[in-house]
Amino acid sequence: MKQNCSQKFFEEALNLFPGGVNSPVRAFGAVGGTPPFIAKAQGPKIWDVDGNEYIDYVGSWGPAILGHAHPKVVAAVQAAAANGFSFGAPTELESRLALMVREIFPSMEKLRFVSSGTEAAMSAVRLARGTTGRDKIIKFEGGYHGHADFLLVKAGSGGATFGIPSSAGVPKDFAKLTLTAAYNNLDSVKKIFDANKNEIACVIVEPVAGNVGCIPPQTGFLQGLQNLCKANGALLIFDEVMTGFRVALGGAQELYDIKPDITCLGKIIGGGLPVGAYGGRKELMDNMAPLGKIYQAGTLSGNPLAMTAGIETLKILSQKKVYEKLNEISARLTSGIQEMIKTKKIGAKIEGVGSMWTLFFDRLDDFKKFFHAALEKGIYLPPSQFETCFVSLAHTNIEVDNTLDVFESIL
Ligand code: KE4
Repeated sequence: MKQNCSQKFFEEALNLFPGGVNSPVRAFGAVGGTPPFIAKAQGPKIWDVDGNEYIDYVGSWGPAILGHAHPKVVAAVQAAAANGFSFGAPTELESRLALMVREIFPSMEKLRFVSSGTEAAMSAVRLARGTTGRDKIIKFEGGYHGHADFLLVKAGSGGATFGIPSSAGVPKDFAKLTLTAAYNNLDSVKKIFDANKNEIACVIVEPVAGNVGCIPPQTGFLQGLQNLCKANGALLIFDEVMTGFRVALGGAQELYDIKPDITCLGKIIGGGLPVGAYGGRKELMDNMAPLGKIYQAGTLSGNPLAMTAGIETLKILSQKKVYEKLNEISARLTSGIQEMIKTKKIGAKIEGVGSMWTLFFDRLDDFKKFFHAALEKGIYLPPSQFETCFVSLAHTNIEVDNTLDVFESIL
């Protein structure tokens, strides 16, 4: 695989950005080698600056559920751009998108748009703390909710990838208010509640863990969390930044029929442009400024371009049979991989929910070899064992069969 241009650009980037990237997981730190610099993307494919073509299973880490550069979304954003990019004033577009989100996530009676999943999760926790008057929170080891100080405690994603789950630069006093439990282990949560009576503001959870690789919730886990929160006067926050509009149109709360107190959204909601959101019952959200005393703000929150991309994306996702089709093509891939692991007796297992999945190798080194062998043959996977792969609506049987052929040849 030619990489002259990517190497040249990477050398330049290394002098400009720490690790040559604007987000650590892109640096190939866990797998080594030069990250391909992407020139363009279309549907299920991406091309790097050396002209190498890949079938993409990163999908911008989730947002590209329609496939890249969907013509309807591109046209709508182009038209919106001609009217200006951002006004810092209310627009009707924000209400259009909010009405769609509320229709899809009825638990979000009121919401607020922000520009990233980090902002959504950070604001949701502040809302929980401000509403309950309590300071302590519970998160899960390996849970990743963006890079707000108090959430970078035993975090997944890049935290797990680079072995810095608890980041430097986070004051001990912040971190000590973040208590961590074990995912899928209700006992570990109950123990923390019992040891911190009436002091826990919220539990924040990825309802399907996606930042330690993909790990589904065990039966009863989410319901058990909700029961523990109710019994202890704490709020349940579903961080659906990854699962929202992914595992079902209405996310994990639709799939598992659990209504959290607060929901965080990101990624798909903006169709690839920067949008996050958090929301919940009206009486909860009305505690946010300017109505209430809990402050949160953002220059580019609800900007018209991002709103337009979100509206067009959700319009397409709301069509009939979209998730049936997405889950069907995903199942064709994941069951094909499952079959391969079994017949070839590979030291690996695949976990997934619908179109999000991870192939876990018994040995990290085997993952690294697999990653590069796949990349070499035009399959673009997340460069970390602790991340999740995503299938899009643009992936067809052709891409799935090509992918399975490549995996057959390298596993
Ligand atoms: P952003 O601030 O990156 O938009 O969202 C943070 C976030 C919050 N909650 C969940 C469940 C998330 O998965 C994320 C971000 N996910 C990572 C990938 N696992 C983003 C990729 C990156 O950090 O570059």
